[in-house]
Amino acid sequence: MAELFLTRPEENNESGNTSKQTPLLHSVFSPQDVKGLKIDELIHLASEIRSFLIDSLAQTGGHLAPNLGIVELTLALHKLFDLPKDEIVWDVGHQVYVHKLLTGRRHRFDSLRQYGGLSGFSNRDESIYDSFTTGHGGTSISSAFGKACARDLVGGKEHHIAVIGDGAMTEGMALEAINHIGHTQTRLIIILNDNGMSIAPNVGGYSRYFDRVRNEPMFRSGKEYLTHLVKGIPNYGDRMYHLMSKMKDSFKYLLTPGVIFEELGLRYVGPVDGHNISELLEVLNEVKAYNRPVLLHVKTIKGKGFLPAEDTSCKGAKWHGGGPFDKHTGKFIATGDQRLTYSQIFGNKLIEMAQTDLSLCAITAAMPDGTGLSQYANRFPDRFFDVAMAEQHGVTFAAGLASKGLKPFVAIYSTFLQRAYDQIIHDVCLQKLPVRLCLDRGGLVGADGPTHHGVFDYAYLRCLPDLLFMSPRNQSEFNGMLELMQAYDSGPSAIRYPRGNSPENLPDGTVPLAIGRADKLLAGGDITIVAIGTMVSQAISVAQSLKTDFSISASVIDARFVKPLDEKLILDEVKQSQHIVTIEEGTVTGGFGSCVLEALSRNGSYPKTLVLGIPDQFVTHGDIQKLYQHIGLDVPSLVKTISTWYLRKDA
Ligand SMILES: Cc1ncc(C[n+]2csc(CCOP(=O)(O)OP(=O)(O)O)c2C)c(N)n1
Repeated sequence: MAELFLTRPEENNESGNTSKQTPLLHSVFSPQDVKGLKIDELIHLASEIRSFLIDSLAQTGGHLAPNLGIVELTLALHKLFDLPKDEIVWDVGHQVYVHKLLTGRRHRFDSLRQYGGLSGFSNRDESIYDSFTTGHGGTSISSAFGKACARDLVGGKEHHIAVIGDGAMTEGMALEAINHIGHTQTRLIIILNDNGMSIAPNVGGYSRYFDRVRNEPMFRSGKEYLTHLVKGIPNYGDRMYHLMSKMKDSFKYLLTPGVIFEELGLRYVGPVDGHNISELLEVLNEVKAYNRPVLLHVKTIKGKGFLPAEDTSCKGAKWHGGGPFDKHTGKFIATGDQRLTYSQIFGNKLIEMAQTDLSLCAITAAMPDGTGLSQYANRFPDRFFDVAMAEQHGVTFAAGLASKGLKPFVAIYSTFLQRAYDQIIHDVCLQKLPVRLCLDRGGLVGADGPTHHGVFDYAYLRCLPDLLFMSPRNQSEFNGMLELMQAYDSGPSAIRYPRGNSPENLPDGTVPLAIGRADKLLAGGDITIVAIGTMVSQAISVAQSLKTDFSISASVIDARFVKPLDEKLILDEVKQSQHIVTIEEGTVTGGFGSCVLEALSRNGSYPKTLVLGIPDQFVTHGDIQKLYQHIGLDVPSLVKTISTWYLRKDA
């Protein structure tokens, strides 16, 4: 069955991760082992690597398509450059699996993205061959450029290379870096890995331009064609060619497909076939010799070698990164959980509201699927904006829409919204513009780890004046809050919700949803537990255990709003209990708990306090339940911490 999906039959074997099936790959332990390989061996190794990746990721899940697309380019880089002396920065860093395989990490692949296992991204803590820790898009050019400048200052000779996809190239930071490099003319190699895809098909002017360069033969071979044509003119050909070459500025437009980059001061080379190792080696050798910044444009096929992943329609987007799959059928292994995810609930609710509210619009930064907006995009294409990987622009663009009376819902993962912080402050909050910020993936995200956990948002948003900020405990509260945001036109609002599904075991609320009203879900006199978002469900279980195991009676309040906080309810509760615990799936430093402490202090209330949440550290990757245990946010750990604290003699 697998041959259905594998483009080359020899890539289809059952267990590509044994030394029998992938002997060449099993003989590679460091980049040195790649250097000695001949072209035909490299081609064979590429095939073994694809086989290995498909087998291995079918078990663990991970970023399959980006890695299948970059096999030959990674091999060519390892063959020609001297790692780790020469340094590669991989943008986003989700396409480093091949690089990991070639740098002594093959034997750990069964632990990929699992707790205690290999990181799914480039990570300086993991290997000396990972020159920069990445996870967010658009950082490679700036960091590689900084390294190259440092090299020049100390008189070093090594090469610095940034590998960036056409998706990440739309990040403002990448464009800012290119602008700066053109000015300094520092020796640096930028490799544009252009597969026409971001996670979904890439959008925007850049993308259209790359597309033209990639696909129009006249444009691509314009230089060769014109040279041939002009030089072929009898008697005058050579002289005319010389003259035209001198008329650089106007002629360049005809000769150079990468004229944008040339105009910005970079040497443009390409486009080259990113799956042809000989061609890659030849052109990389040329590029290596330049003493100035150069951009090498490489065309690749995302998902190359596994047909479902090669599908460039939106359907193919799921192969960008996903869970375990059946390599024979090309189907993902179902989790068995039929509940809707928060992202799906969000997308459905937006469709429902947009049907009657013609001013409602939705914005994503290159993640229509991830944020649950794909169906909305089909239903309301005129009121849907994919701004590409450009979070900063997305937020200020939304501010513009809001200033004209529209109701923009900006759906961006919590971690990526960090990029747009200044825009949130100046362009949204300062002007009290009713932009609706929808922070998906709030809290721990699991396998993607520290670069992707959305744990700073309570802290980074709660300090902003005039922002209405809330977080739901479950699906019905989420829907209610979205309606509330739709109706709230007097200023900016933000909602933070987690990855995954809504819990089903929560008691119904007693207080109707209204701005600044918390909801008391359990009564109890010894301790007041104030929780928010995902931690409300945890708090209910904790209160039940405290009662049965320790005879401690705790009330549980779902705060709902970080801002405005329901100070009255909290103050009333602690008057009796004199013990208050806050629980959040966010950083305790400056987060929701701090906001409760400030309210108590402001009101002259000094009960015994305990603030629980993400400790002041970056949390590793892995299964979320394991991560909860790791940081003490699982129910047994919470019960232990709270009971010990409460029963302490001085309590
Ligand atoms: C700042 C930021 N925004 C969004 C993302 C989510 N994201 C990860 S990879 C990706 C698409 C990258 O496309 P491209 O650079 O072309 O690489 P490809 O996967 O196609 O090789 C996106 C949107 C991110 N990692 N960082």
